[in-house]
Amino acid sequence: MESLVLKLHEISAVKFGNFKLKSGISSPIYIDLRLIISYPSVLRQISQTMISSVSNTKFDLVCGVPYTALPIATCVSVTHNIPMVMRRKEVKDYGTSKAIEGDFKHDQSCLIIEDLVTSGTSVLETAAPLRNIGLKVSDAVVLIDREQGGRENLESNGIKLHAILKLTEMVKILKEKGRLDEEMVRVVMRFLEENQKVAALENTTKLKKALSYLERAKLSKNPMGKRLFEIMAEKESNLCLAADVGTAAELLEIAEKVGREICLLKTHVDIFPDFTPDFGSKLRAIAEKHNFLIFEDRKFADIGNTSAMQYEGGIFHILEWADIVNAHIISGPGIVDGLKLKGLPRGKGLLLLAEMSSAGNLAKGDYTAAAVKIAEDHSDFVIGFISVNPASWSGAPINPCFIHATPGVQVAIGGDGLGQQYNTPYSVIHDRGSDIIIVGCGIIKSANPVAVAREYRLQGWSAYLEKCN
Ligand code: S5P
Repeated sequence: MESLVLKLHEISAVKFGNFKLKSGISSPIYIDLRLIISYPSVLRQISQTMISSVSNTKFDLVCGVPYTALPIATCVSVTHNIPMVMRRKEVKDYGTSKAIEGDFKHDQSCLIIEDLVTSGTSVLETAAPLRNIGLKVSDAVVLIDREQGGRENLESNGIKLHAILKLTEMVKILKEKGRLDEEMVRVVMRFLEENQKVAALENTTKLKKALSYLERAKLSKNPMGKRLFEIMAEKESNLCLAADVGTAAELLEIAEKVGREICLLKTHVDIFPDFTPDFGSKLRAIAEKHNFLIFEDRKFADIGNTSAMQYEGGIFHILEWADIVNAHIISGPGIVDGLKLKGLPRGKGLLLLAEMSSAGNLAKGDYTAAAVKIAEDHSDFVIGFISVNPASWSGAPINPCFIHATPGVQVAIGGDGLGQQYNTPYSVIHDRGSDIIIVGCGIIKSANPVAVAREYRLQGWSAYLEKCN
């Protein structure tokens, strides 16, 4: 252990002085383990030491936390002949590709390998997608534990931390070997002690649970947004059925059957060859009976005036019967003004398409940010977004009054061959930060839509509960 600490110091993977950290604070100690890839013997020694420290632990696979620990995990894998899996860090664009790469069987157990643990968050971020695909994660091995709450945080998430070195032990070894003078040791120890207090506080804030749907209902400035949150809480359902069936008659039939499982029913009314003017009132009666809202997925995209006419007029009279509609923002904020003119006086709500689920779509980055800005400017009418991965949106935290509804959901990830990309209910609600799963084919094409809808509801709801608790 001593030789390893001395080597890390020699290669400047551990430095002492005065460093400005990313957080802005000054630190007398700086650790950069990315450097070890330039020193194969150090990398080999680290991976050897790490794997020896878990010799009494059983696991089938290893997975390094990206990026610094990837070479360590690879080294462990090749020298000990243990298969490796790899977590993709860029969730947003992976689409049909998998969150976890590699070959594995459900129920195999996976050891997480990490270079440095502070609060444990990065280990948990890797554990979540591993668990999500059915792997067991109960152990993580780390080279350095900063002793800032990581062990406790991981333990409360069912992961035992095996740490090779504590930061304070490293400092003691370096002092004993004459690499640090008394004054520097004193400064470093005081800094570590003070930081442990700060970290404990930060962890408490970070671990703050997600707001419940009911708490968020109170924040909503639009009556329909508020109602939707309330229905979700009342029915314990964050399931929206995308009722993409062939006829209006079939839609009414499935709405009646599945109604009690859903908070929202999404229609594409222009699909139906048998649409009649009384469609709206028939669907409304079923919605009232089973307490769900109606969302016509019209995806308005024109200028404000035209969109307003399309909303109210034509043969469908969407404004009459749909509680919620949605719009692209390609034409600019005027579309919201146009739709609001008709919808707001009647207590309706609007969802903006901030992201899309289909491969190669252009709704990302600045476009998504523009949707958020428009929503904030019109929070009396805009109730939320069609989104895919809101947890990854950069910038200021999004106001919790907005609801996120995510399409492209099935129990198995994959696609439909026409560009659609599917994620699981757990991933959508828990990992990607959404609120509502929009499920179409997964339910409608199943042999027993009622039982399957119930299953989706339960999966979506338990992911929400986990997020809150
Ligand atoms: O980006 C989007 C936005 C929407 S609203 N991707 C989507 O798939 N949708 C809609 O969600 C789509 O029009 C369809 O009605 C539903 C997904 O259906 P599924 O059968 O693929 O689950």
